[in-house]
Amino acid sequence: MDYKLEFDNLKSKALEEISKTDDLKALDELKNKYLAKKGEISLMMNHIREVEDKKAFGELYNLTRKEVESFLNEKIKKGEEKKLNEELVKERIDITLPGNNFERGVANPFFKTINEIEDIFVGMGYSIATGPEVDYDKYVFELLNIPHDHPARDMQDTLYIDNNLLLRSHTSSVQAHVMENAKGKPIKIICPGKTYRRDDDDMTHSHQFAQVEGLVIDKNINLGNLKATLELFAQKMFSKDTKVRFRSSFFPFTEPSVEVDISCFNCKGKGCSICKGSGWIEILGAGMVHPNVLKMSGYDPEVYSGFAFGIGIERVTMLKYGINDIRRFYQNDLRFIKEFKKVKED
Ligand code: FA5
Repeated sequence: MDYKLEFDNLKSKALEEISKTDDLKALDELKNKYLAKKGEISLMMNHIREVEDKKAFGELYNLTRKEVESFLNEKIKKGEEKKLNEELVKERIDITLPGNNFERGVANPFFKTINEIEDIFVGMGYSIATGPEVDYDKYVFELLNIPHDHPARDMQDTLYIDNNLLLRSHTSSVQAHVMENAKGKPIKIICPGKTYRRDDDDMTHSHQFAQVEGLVIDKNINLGNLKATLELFAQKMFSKDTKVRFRSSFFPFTEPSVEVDISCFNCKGKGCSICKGSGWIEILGAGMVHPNVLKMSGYDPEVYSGFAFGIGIERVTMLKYGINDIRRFYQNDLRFIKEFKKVKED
């Protein structure tokens, strides 16, 4: 066999076929046809047995293979570049087109109030606690000195999942959880969160609303500390000259218990439509932690004392921003939120 002629023909045929196409798939097929294990050039190796000058045959085999291979690779490279350029042209993005216009949102006043209350109390050294919204009777009532059949349960009727599990009617339930976990150590927390009651909705009542609970337990805590704390809170929240008034009240878990009023920030105590002429506005319930509550959670009331308070978040927000109906918080009406674009962001 004239293997030189054979290699020459094979090379010319391969180079010609390769030169005729730019298509990547076709080039890949040609690679298989000539250079794969069973390719035409590779199969030429079978003839080495038939020739005498095996070295010269081998050199020619390698040379032919190398030439075809490098020509093919060159074409593949060009083919890939061509394909990429075509894709780039096809997928070109016109960056001069105007983008989608996103409307700038506005902070919901409800969350603004929560953030503000948190800032004020964190500034006084409080930590923020959380607790479950669906909770056991034990935490919502029993550990707060409200046993089964106690008439005080009527003040906070709520929605029950079963006999023992219910939607919390106040954030005071978090007091019981925090005391249980603190295992007799001092406590200084606030807990903002949702609460639920079987209340009929009207301008100032909603079946879902939110409170911020506060709880301080340590040695030598007294009613004066509670008053000073709430006064500072009210002055930071409303205005520097805000005064705080305690009226005696009743909560089973505090003794003494108080309702807390602030002097009307609108009329400064003279009497106006916001304070209904009285000069004072009620914002929260509070008191000194009842000795029974301390005892039930493992604190010795002879050694430890504490105060607690529960602030209605919507009510504070309504006062601060002049919102006249609590139901507006829960109606999902965007026009309500948009009103607050006019209130200057702090
Ligand atoms: C309580 O819930 C007590 N747990 C507060 C407390 C905590 C007292 C710690 C002592 C110690 P009261 O039921 O008054 O108290 O509710 C507290 C505040 O929640 C009210 O002043 C009011 O602002 C708000 N609130 C109560 N019910 C509703 C309602 N249905 N809708 C909107 N806000 C409400």
